[in-house]
Amino acid sequence: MKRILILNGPNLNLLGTRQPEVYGTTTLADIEQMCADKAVAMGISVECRQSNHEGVLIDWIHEARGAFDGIIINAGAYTHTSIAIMDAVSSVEVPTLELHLSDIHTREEFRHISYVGRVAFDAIMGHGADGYPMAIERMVQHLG
Ligand code: CA2
Repeated sequence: MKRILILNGPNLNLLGTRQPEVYGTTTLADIEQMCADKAVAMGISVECRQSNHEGVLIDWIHEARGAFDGIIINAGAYTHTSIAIMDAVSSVEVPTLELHLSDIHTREEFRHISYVGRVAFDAIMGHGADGYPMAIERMVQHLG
């Protein structure tokens, strides 16, 4: 059975509670349930984790080596700043998919740069919460 680690970065714990016009009304707990349902439907296992701390996300990426077949990561604002997360992803050699609720390329210019995107095999963005099950499907397709 394929094992997928789904990582959510800073402020994503606030989903559904603030800025619904940008990020929607779905909570992170709702998204985690959507991922669990999708995993059952696809016959795989998923584990969802969220942290507001860059180092914690990096530790989890390191842990993924040998423990998970793929990583789906919405690194939040660290997407645009963190060379450390980029280096962690490339060091573990676990296939990694970039994920965002919004389309970062149609937002402010400072969101157009993605360090995660340099080491991910693909990106899914602009589909809101529905992007999470879509990302699981894309990862399963990639893993073959
Ligand atoms: O679109 C995405 O998924 C982002 O990764 C979300 C990040 C943002 O910095 C990235 O540029 C794109 C921000 C997540 C903040 O989440 C909030 C949720 C509710 C209220 C306020 C922020």
